Amino acid sequence: MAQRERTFIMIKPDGVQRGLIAKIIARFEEKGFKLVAMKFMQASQELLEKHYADLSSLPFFPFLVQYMQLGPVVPMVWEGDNVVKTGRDIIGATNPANAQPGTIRGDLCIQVGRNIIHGSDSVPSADKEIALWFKDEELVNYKSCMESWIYEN
Ligand code: D4T
Repeated sequence: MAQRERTFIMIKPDGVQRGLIAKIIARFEEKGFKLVAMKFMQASQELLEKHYADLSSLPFFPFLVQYMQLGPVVPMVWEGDNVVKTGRDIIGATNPANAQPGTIRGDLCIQVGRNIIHGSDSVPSADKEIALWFKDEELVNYKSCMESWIYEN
Protein backbone atom coordinates (compact mmCIF):
# COMPACT_ATOMS: atom_id res chain seq x y z
CA MET A 1 0.00 0.00 0.00
CA ALA A 2 1.41 3.38 -1.04
CA GLN A 3 1.87 5.97 1.67
CA ARG A 4 -1.18 8.17 2.15
CA GLU A 5 -1.05 11.98 1.98
CA ARG A 6 0.70 13.88 4.77
CA THR A 7 0.29 17.36 6.22
CA PHE A 8 2.13 19.58 8.67
CA ILE A 9 0.06 20.82 11.59
CA MET A 10 1.42 23.00 14.41
CA ILE A 11 -0.17 24.10 17.66
CA LYS A 12 0.96 27.70 18.15
CA PRO A 13 2.17 29.20 21.47
CA ASP A 14 -1.32 30.44 22.42
CA GLY A 15 -2.80 26.96 21.87
CA VAL A 16 -0.11 25.50 24.15
CA GLN A 17 -0.47 28.16 26.86
CA ARG A 18 -4.26 27.89 26.85
CA GLY A 19 -4.11 24.16 27.56
CA LEU A 20 -5.60 23.15 24.22
CA ILE A 21 -2.98 20.61 23.07
CA ALA A 22 -5.00 17.50 23.92
CA LYS A 23 -8.26 18.91 22.56
CA ILE A 24 -6.66 19.86 19.23
CA ILE A 25 -4.87 16.53 18.83
CA ALA A 26 -8.14 14.72 19.62
CA ARG A 27 -9.87 16.30 16.61
CA PHE A 28 -7.30 14.80 14.23
CA GLU A 29 -7.15 11.45 16.05
CA GLU A 30 -10.92 11.07 16.22
CA LYS A 31 -11.31 11.88 12.53
CA GLY A 32 -9.13 8.85 11.80
CA PHE A 33 -5.89 10.51 10.77
CA LYS A 34 -2.65 8.87 11.80
CA LEU A 35 0.04 10.69 13.80
CA VAL A 36 3.43 10.23 12.14
CA ALA A 37 5.61 12.71 14.05
CA MET A 38 5.33 15.21 16.88
CA LYS A 39 7.61 17.37 19.01
CA PHE A 40 7.42 20.03 21.71
CA MET A 41 9.90 22.82 21.19
CA GLN A 42 10.76 26.49 21.25
CA ALA A 43 11.01 27.59 17.61
CA SER A 44 13.90 29.87 16.62
CA GLN A 45 13.60 33.14 14.73
CA GLU A 46 15.54 31.58 11.84
CA LEU A 47 13.22 28.55 11.56
CA LEU A 48 10.10 30.72 11.70
CA GLU A 49 11.44 33.13 9.08
CA LYS A 50 11.94 30.14 6.78
CA HIS A 51 8.53 28.67 7.62
CA TYR A 52 6.75 31.95 6.85
CA ALA A 53 9.12 33.05 4.03
CA ASP A 54 6.20 33.52 1.59
CA LEU A 55 4.71 36.15 3.92
CA SER A 56 7.95 38.06 4.55
CA SER A 57 6.87 41.16 2.62
CA LEU A 58 3.55 41.51 4.48
CA PRO A 59 3.15 44.15 7.21
CA PHE A 60 2.21 41.64 9.93
CA PHE A 61 5.26 39.42 9.30
CA PRO A 62 7.43 40.73 12.20
CA PHE A 63 4.50 40.37 14.63
CA LEU A 64 3.79 36.88 13.33
CA VAL A 65 7.37 35.73 13.87
CA GLN A 66 7.41 37.37 17.31
CA TYR A 67 4.09 35.75 18.31
CA MET A 68 5.31 32.32 17.23
CA GLN A 69 8.27 32.71 19.65
CA LEU A 70 6.20 33.68 22.70
CA GLY A 71 6.37 30.10 23.95
CA PRO A 72 6.71 26.48 22.89
CA VAL A 73 4.91 25.04 19.87
CA VAL A 74 3.81 21.51 18.95
CA PRO A 75 4.74 20.68 15.35
CA MET A 76 3.18 17.46 14.03
CA VAL A 77 2.82 15.38 10.90
CA TRP A 78 -0.55 13.71 10.24
CA GLU A 79 -1.30 11.17 7.53
CA GLY A 80 -4.47 10.12 5.71
CA ASP A 81 -6.43 10.46 2.48
CA ASN A 82 -7.00 14.19 1.69
CA VAL A 83 -5.45 15.17 5.00
CA VAL A 84 -4.17 18.54 3.69
CA LYS A 85 -7.59 19.82 2.59
CA THR A 86 -9.55 18.09 5.35
CA GLY A 87 -7.00 19.33 7.91
CA ARG A 88 -7.63 22.93 6.76
CA ASP A 89 -11.39 22.32 6.99
CA ILE A 90 -11.02 20.98 10.54
CA ILE A 91 -8.93 24.05 11.45
CA GLY A 92 -11.28 26.62 9.88
CA ALA A 93 -10.70 30.04 8.27
CA THR A 94 -7.45 31.93 8.99
CA ASN A 95 -9.40 34.72 10.67
CA PRO A 96 -11.36 33.08 13.52
CA ALA A 97 -14.08 35.71 13.00
CA ASN A 98 -14.86 33.93 9.72
CA ALA A 99 -14.34 30.38 10.99
CA GLN A 100 -17.45 28.19 11.20
CA PRO A 101 -18.57 26.78 14.54
CA GLY A 102 -17.36 23.20 14.76
CA THR A 103 -13.91 24.10 13.42
CA ILE A 104 -10.94 24.47 15.78
CA ARG A 105 -10.63 28.22 15.17
CA GLY A 106 -14.40 28.69 15.07
CA ASP A 107 -14.75 27.12 18.50
CA LEU A 108 -11.56 28.03 20.34
CA CYS A 109 -10.18 31.45 19.37
CA ILE A 110 -11.13 34.99 18.39
CA GLN A 111 -8.34 36.99 16.67
CA VAL A 112 -6.23 36.26 13.56
CA GLY A 113 -3.02 37.13 15.43
CA ARG A 114 -3.90 34.47 18.07
CA ASN A 115 -5.37 31.75 15.88
CA ILE A 116 -3.81 28.83 17.86
CA ILE A 117 -2.95 26.44 15.04
CA HIS A 118 -1.25 26.17 11.65
CA GLY A 119 -2.00 23.72 8.84
CA SER A 120 -0.34 23.36 5.42
CA ASP A 121 -2.37 24.84 2.56
CA SER A 122 -1.30 22.43 -0.22
CA VAL A 123 0.55 19.14 -0.71
CA PRO A 124 3.73 20.89 -1.97
CA SER A 125 3.72 23.25 1.07
CA ALA A 126 3.14 20.27 3.34
CA ASP A 127 6.18 18.48 1.89
CA LYS A 128 8.29 21.63 2.29
CA GLU A 129 7.13 22.28 5.85
CA ILE A 130 7.56 18.65 6.95
CA ALA A 131 11.14 18.71 5.63
CA LEU A 132 11.79 22.03 7.40
CA TRP A 133 10.56 20.93 10.84
CA PHE A 134 11.45 17.22 10.88
CA LYS A 135 14.40 15.03 9.95
CA ASP A 136 13.53 11.93 7.93
CA GLU A 137 14.27 9.66 10.88
CA GLU A 138 11.76 11.56 13.05
CA LEU A 139 8.88 10.45 10.81
CA VAL A 140 7.81 7.20 12.44
CA ASN A 141 6.89 4.22 10.27
CA TYR A 142 4.24 1.99 11.82
CA LYS A 143 0.98 0.31 10.98
CA SER A 144 -2.14 1.68 12.64
CA CYS A 145 -4.36 -1.07 14.05
CA MET A 146 -7.39 0.99 12.96
CA GLU A 147 -6.40 1.22 9.28
CA SER A 148 -8.83 -1.42 7.96
CA TRP A 149 -11.68 0.06 10.03
CA ILE A 150 -11.14 3.55 8.63
CA TYR A 151 -10.35 2.69 4.99
CA GLU A 152 -12.13 0.24 2.72
CA ASN A 153 -8.96 0.07 0.64
P1 D4T B 1 -1.25 29.45 9.12
O1 D4T B 1 -0.19 29.50 8.03
O2 D4T B 1 -0.78 29.97 10.41
O3 D4T B 1 -1.96 28.14 9.18
O4 D4T B 1 -2.36 30.41 8.65
P2 D4T B 1 -3.12 30.34 7.29
O5 D4T B 1 -2.42 29.49 6.29
O6 D4T B 1 -4.52 29.99 7.63
O7 D4T B 1 -3.02 31.85 6.85
P3 D4T B 1 -1.79 32.68 6.26
O8 D4T B 1 -0.70 31.78 5.80
O9 D4T B 1 -2.39 33.67 5.32
O10 D4T B 1 -1.29 33.48 7.54
C1 D4T B 1 -0.25 33.00 8.34
C2 D4T B 1 -0.42 33.50 9.74
O11 D4T B 1 -0.34 34.91 9.80
C3 D4T B 1 -1.24 35.41 10.74
N1 D4T B 1 -1.92 36.57 10.16
C4 D4T B 1 -2.49 36.43 8.94
C5 D4T B 1 -1.95 37.73 10.87
O12 D4T B 1 -1.40 37.81 11.99
N2 D4T B 1 -2.57 38.80 10.32
C6 D4T B 1 -3.19 38.73 9.10
O13 D4T B 1 -3.76 39.75 8.63
C7 D4T B 1 -3.16 37.50 8.38
C8 D4T B 1 -3.81 37.35 7.03
C9 D4T B 1 -2.15 34.30 10.99
C10 D4T B 1 -1.72 33.21 10.33
